[in-house]
Amino acid sequence: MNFVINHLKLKCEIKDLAFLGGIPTFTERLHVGRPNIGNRQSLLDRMNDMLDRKWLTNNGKFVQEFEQRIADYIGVKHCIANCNGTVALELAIRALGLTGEVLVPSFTFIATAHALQWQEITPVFCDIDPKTHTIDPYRLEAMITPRTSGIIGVHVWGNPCNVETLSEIAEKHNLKLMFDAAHAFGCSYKGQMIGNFGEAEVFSFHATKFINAFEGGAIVTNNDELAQKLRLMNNFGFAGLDNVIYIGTNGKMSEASAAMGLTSLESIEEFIEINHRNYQCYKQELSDIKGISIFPYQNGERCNYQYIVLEVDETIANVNRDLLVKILEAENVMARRYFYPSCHRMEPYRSYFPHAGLLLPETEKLTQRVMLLPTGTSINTEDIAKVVNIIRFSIANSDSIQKHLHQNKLEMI
Ligand code: T4K
Repeated sequence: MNFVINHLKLKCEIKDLAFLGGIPTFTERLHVGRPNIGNRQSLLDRMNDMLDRKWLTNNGKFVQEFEQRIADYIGVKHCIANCNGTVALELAIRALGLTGEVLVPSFTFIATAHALQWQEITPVFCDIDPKTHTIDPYRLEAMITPRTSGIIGVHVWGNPCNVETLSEIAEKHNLKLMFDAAHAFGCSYKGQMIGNFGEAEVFSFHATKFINAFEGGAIVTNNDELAQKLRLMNNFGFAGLDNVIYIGTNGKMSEASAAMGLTSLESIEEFIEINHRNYQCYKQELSDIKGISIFPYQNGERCNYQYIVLEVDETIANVNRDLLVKILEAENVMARRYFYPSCHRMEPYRSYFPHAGLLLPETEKLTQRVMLLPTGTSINTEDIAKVVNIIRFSIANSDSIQKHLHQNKLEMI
């Protein structure tokens, strides 16, 4: 792909930066996680159908269809749709019988850790591989104790964990292995779709995910027994009318969510294509900027490209990540610092394990450098060029910006 973009000279002097009083580049905010809507008429038709049929939840037609489509898409035997990814994680953890301690990365959304702690299981935070941003299996083995019952790998940004090594370690130590695949729908590992690994994998279909069901999640597994248990647990343990045979909760997806999910799925190839185009465009635009790197997705694997992840090396860029985020925000580019702070620095974990950071040097480093930029169907290549221009201009003029901040006694971020 080659993008010929006219580089508008948007900023000439540092005072043109909105951060220092200039006019913002964008009149409306560009958000990370702006939902893809898909075909509005399809959604409205489904909503009308649902209202006409007066079947709004409890394993309705749309939920069944959604589950089937997800299972077919990734080639997995069972899909259990849920009200959100967090409840899906909680259910999978419980159905697998995890107890005591579970090894997880700290570099993840807080839901991964909370889904364990909520059930009084201790998340033990393991460091990441700085190249892949996923849990480092070579550090993980040393952290296994007699209380360890499982491992939860997180396919951060849709980039698969080192599934093979994690599986070997899990097998060797008789641990349950599952994956938080909240970011990884439509991605593959060694040619096989994510969703087929470990005992179970969990997707999120939250509004901010490239495939969304307003709020939604799903657990996928090839294990018949586990699937049966999960179906019971997802619906109060009901095995039929008036017949509860197991402890359960209400984790069900509603028909309205499934209608959105199905509509979203209809456009999946288009969404991936747009995300890929945006990714390539960012990559090309950023290539001449020193101190900024874009996360390299693996060649030859399927990928949804739903996150544009940058790392800022302050020693080269002479601007740190936080200052860049402030500059971008003032221009109405709402860059995000996922996952900052990482889990071990949030409550209750930072009180429970005040020294956890000592064992997490790569996580600590990455959380200071990482920044996400907007993508998806709400942004075009011209917008991307403008976003990158702000970054390029800020880095090119970093000395003057720092001097200005210093002279005006504005706090350095
Ligand atoms: N595991 C991992 C690895 C996860 O990343 C997540 C969720 C989960 C588990 C749990 O899955 P769920 O239970 O959520 O299904 C957002 C999302 O709420 C969360 O789903 C997601 N990860 C996380 C990475 O991002 P926040 O706290 O950043 O949300 P918020 O409200 O700041 O919104 C993010 C951005 O999206 C904003 O810039 C505005 C924009 N936005 C948001 C919504 C809801 C819109 O433009 N429209 C919208 O409707 O967590």
